[in-house]
Amino acid sequence: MVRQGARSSPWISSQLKTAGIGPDDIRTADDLAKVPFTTKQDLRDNYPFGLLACPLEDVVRFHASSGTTGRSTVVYYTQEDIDTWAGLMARVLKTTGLTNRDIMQIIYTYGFFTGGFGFHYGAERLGVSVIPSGAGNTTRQLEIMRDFKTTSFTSTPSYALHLAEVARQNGIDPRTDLHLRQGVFGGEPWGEALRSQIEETFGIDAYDNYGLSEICGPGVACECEAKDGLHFWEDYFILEVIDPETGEVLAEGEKGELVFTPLWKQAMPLLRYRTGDISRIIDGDCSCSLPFKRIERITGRSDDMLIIRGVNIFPSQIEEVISQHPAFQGHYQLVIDREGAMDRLTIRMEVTEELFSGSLKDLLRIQKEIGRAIRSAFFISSEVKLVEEGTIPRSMGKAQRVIDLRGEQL
Ligand code: DLL
Repeated sequence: MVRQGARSSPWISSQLKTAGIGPDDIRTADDLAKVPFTTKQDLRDNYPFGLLACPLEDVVRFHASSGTTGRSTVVYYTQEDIDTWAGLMARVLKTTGLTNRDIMQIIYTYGFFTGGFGFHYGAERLGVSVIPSGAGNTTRQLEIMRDFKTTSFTSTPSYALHLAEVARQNGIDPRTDLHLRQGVFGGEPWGEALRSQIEETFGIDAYDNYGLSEICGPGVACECEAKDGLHFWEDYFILEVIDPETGEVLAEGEKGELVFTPLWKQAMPLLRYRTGDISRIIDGDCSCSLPFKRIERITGRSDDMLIIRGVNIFPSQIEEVISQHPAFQGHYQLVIDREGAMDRLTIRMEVTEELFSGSLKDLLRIQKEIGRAIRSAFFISSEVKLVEEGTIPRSMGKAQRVIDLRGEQL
């Protein structure tokens, strides 16, 4: 694969040249350590076609990331790439227990984002009946679920919560009025508290799945019925876990940044792609029969880490703490700004209508309790603001959990 990449991809051949090695120096997976990493910045710098490794005539699809900062990153697929991806996604869906008797509503955007098409092709490959409803129009989504007797749906976990909320507002009880039995969620980090909330509200099993456009899209790793880590497809890529600071490859089981080398890609082969995502390989076998190793659920991205008053915190760690409180509903936002020279963390958290319009004393007590929990977990003080249901913007895709205003205040 390295040899083919060196021949067909100007990017890979220059990457090897920089390292002073040729394709024949890479003979085992361990030899990969000689190759420099590929990063998101490399994709941006080579926007749009700089990583193309085949004639444009052979490309049948483009996807791209929205590029909130800087240029977007573009990925390309040949027909064979699309077929392989569909196979990997079919594997994901089968692993989460879907069969050709299921009706799956795909509530991801069909567009440059890989979510919609990834699930679509994978589900069709498995023989699942697909409802390509796409993102948005939440009331209509619920009607479709009811009318088509949808048994499964896929969306970002934050959108699933929004769906539950709109169901409630429309007098629909998802447990009794719908026919859902499972759901597959991903595209953004989500913790166990959110999982329980989704499972309880909809009366379903909620499975995590992970992926990224640069590797294929969704289809890289997913949970099985044990929900104890995400199996990743070792026969389709090599996974290394590195220290994000030094780039050093860590021993199996240690926590660090995931680095993937896909083994099949034609239009856009990549060597050692740094995902920025933090996890670790889980030791030992799973209670299911799958032969594939597992990674822990992604706890955050190395570039997501917040440094607040000198303390390193991932947003997911804050979620873990606030989600323990019984008033937690799943919708929250972290705002970080400066008060003078000091960082200030404000946690905006939605509470139910009932609580919000209830006694002020209760609200103050809850704010205090959450503030205390944050202080004892991270040794920093924070301001907790309980807000009314619907205050925090809902997104059809990935939720924006963190608003860091410190850069603007410099
Ligand atoms: O989000 C692909 C995807 C779509 C995966 C739908 C699952 C479901 P990108 O837009 O390129 O691709 O974003 C990839 O999202 O590097 C992670 O930081 C984050 N991410 C994706 N899945 C998970 C997950 C799609 N299950 C980036 N848990 C990745 C935590 C996730 N983070």
